[in-house]
Parts: sequence; C-alpha cells; structure tokens
Amino acid sequence: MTNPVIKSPNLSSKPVVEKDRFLAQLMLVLLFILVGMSTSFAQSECADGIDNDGDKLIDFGSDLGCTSKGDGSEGGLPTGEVENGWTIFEPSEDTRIIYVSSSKGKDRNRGQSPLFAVKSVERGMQLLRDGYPDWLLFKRGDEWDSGLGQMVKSGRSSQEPMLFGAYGEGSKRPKFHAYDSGILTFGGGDSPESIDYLAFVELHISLSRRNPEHPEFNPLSQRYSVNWLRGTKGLHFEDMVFQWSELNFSPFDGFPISNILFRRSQFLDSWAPSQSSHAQGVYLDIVNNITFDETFFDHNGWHESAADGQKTIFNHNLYAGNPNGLVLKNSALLRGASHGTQMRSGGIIENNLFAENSISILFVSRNENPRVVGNVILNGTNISEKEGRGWGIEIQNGGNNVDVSGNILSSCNGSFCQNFTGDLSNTTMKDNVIYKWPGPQPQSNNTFVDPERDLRSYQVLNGGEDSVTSFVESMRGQSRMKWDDNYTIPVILQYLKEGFASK
Ligand SMILES: [Ca+2]
Ligand SMILES: [Ca+2]
Ligand SMILES: [Ca+2]
Repeated sequence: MTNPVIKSPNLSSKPVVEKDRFLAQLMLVLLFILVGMSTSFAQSECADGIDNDGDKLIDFGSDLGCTSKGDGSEGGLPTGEVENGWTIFEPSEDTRIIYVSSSKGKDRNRGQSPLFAVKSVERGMQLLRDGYPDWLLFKRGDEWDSGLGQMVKSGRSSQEPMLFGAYGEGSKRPKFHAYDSGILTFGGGDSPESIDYLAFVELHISLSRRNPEHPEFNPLSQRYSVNWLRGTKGLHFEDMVFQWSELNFSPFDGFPISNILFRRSQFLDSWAPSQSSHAQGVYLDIVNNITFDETFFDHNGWHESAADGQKTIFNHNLYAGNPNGLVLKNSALLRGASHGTQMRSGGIIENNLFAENSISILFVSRNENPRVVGNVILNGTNISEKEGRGWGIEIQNGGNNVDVSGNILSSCNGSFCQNFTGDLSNTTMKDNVIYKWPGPQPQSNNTFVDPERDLRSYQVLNGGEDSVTSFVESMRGQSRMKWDDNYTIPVILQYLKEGFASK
C-alpha cells in the first residue's frame, strides 16, 4: 500500500514535514511491534516471559501447564492430563498460592508472592485453607530442617487438589531433612478421619540422619518420609525423591486409603539395622487402587558400610501386603536387599525393569486379571553368601490364573539361580525369554540380536562409565527441571528388549 503523504511533492512545507516525521515514527513503532511478535511466535509459550493462559504463572518452572522450555502451550489441558510424560496442574479461580523460602522468607510475611515469602513450613501450612485447591510452593535450592508434618487439610477434589510444589531458579528440588516428621497423618491433633486430594510435586524428603555419613547419624531415628495412618480419597506424588526413608500406607485407624498415584518419583536408600527392625522402600497394607508409573526404586533395605546394615530376607524395594488394585508399570526396581517387589495380593506388574535384586518378583495371585508381563529382569544376586538367591519370578497361586508372558530374564549372578519358582500350575506362561538364567524353565533356543545388553552397556552407549553405579547416578539425576529422555524408563526398556529380539 502506498502512502499519499510520502508521495506529496510539497516537501518544504513545515506541517507536512512534521506529519512525515510522525508517520516515520509510527512506522518504526509498528516495525518494532511486528519484530516483537515474530520473535514471540518463534519462542515457545513456555519460554517467552509471558503469562499466556492468564493463570498468573509464567513459563516452564512456574506454570505447571509447561512440561519443558520447548513446550508450545502453557494452558489448554485440565489438571490430571499427562503431557510429554508429566501431569498438568492448573490453579483454580480461587486458588491461593503461598510461597515459602528458608533463605529469603520471613514468617511475618503473608507469602502471597516470592518477594513476600514466608520462611517456615509451619507458617506456610497455617496459610492453607481446608477444602480449597491452595498451593504451597517451596523455593528451589532451599532446605528445611523439618518435614511437612501432620497433614489435616484437604483439597477440593481430584481435579482441584491442594498442591505442594516448587518455584524459583535452578533445578534443585526443595529439600526437607525430615528428622521428626515427613508427611504424616494419624489420629489426634484434631485430625479428620480422611485427608483427601493432595498433590506433592518436585520435593526431596530425606531422613538425612539415617545416612551413615551425616555428622548426627542415628540409625534409630524415625524412618518414615510418608507415614499415612488415616484415610484418604486421593493422593498424587510426582517428581518426588524419598531418601533414607520408608513410605508406609496402613489404615491403622480403620479409614479407607484409596486412589494413590506415584509418577516419576524416586525411592532411595531406605535401610534399618537388621537387629532392631526391617526396612522397605515402600510398605503397603490395605490400600485401594494404587499405581506406580515410571517410578525408580534403588538400593532399599540395606547399607553396605553401616554396622548391621547387611541384606536380610525381610527387606525389599516394594512390599505390598494387602492392596487391592495395585499397578506397577514402566518402573525400575534395582538393588533391593531381598525382593524387587513382593506383591502378596497380586495386581499388575507390567513393563518394568528389575536388576540386581535377590528375588525380583514374588507374586501371589489374589485379585482379578493378575498379570506379570513385559518385564525385563537382569542379574539376579544373592542376599548373602549363606543365603544364595538369584530368583527371577516366584508365583504363588491364590486361585486365579496368572498371565506370565513376554518377560525377559537375563544373566543371573546368584549362587542359587532359579528363573521361575513357586506354583506354576495355574499360570499361563508364554513368550518368556530366558538367557543365562538357570532354573526349571528351559533356556530360550533363539539367537538374539544382542543378548549381552544390560545397564552397563546402556550407560556406555550414553557416554557414561561401564558400571551400574554410573547408570544409577544418571537415573538419580532425573527431575522435571532437568530431564534426559535417554533415562526415561520405557526408553531403556526398549533398548534392552530390542537386544532380545530374535535374529
Ligand atoms: Ca509463557
Ligand atoms: Ca500461565
Ligand atoms: Ca503444555
């Protein structure tokens, strides 16, 4: 489009010159706006410095509608939807967000913005409203000498949970040295019967005094990062790290514990002196509908250098006594003292990675449609020299037919290797691969693409050292703020399974 004023021959007349100048400036401004718009289009919504969906949270690291810096949209998905492997959380109209910082906060503040953060967990907890979808956010990189303590307030619904999460620069999860209390519910303290609809995202709860290298090491200090003894209608844990600690869900007070979801969380280094107690990564009593998805269990039930920290038959990565509707999928369970998982009331164990457990899976088939399928089990070990193990899958029949198919068992290192044990009479066994793992079931005759694949070869492939320790370090380094797709468990599983494809 041509501009008639610019074309005007009467350039010497003063009013027109000023008009020209004005138009030139206008065009400059328009140009700036256009350039600005094109760069923001080029940048993703989750890294553009703008609150694109109007929820007052801006970009990746703050807006939980963003799953990475490259994510193209802050909004558009409801709470609970999974995008790029992460669960979306959106605040509600009336959500109150409270900021807590141990380094910058003051308890006389009201916590309404990072500038006015409160300091203590206790003060933050006070500012939450029971029955509201309020959010309590802790500053990344900050640490507290306490856990979250007794939980007595609920969210509004599974779509509008109360949320405990993180904010601020960096990728270090807010860390809680929960010496006396992790996340607790129990009778007393005016606790309701049921504490419902809570979400915990990107927090590190560590019972640090159980670490033998801690200056105040005390192996008998309390050991639960989560001790849930009241009822609940729903709990969501994601991107959490639980360390030096056990999680316990037991309806001690008789109120139902239902609908628990763990996603992309880590359970690490739980142990207890074997003379005085047992230690699991997670202990489940009667719980209804509990799912572990892409979770990482490592080195639970023992400690190699602590006095009395040796492996025993009583300590496991995951012990499920009585849950109904347990699903363990896409997860990794490594280096348990005895069992990778002991599932005493069945459920579904699907597409998991087990390595260096003494007994990878014990499964008692009690519930409907029990399945142990698509798992990769590597390198069975012993509990001790005297207690030789290296058992892959032990099935105990509680009456239902169990589908045991498509599992791979490879390279047992124990002194009493058994690929399958137990009562296999009521079991559908098909398409299981057995390679260098002695036992009652015959070794597979096929020739495979690359059957020596294991966690070490995977680590070397990704530029790491040729050791399981190095692999584990990479796994432990994972978080939403610093995610490496190569250490997504289904990706690792695919690499291993491809090695066991028939030539
Ligand atoms: Ca944005
Ligand atoms: Ca936003
Ligand atoms: Ca998004």
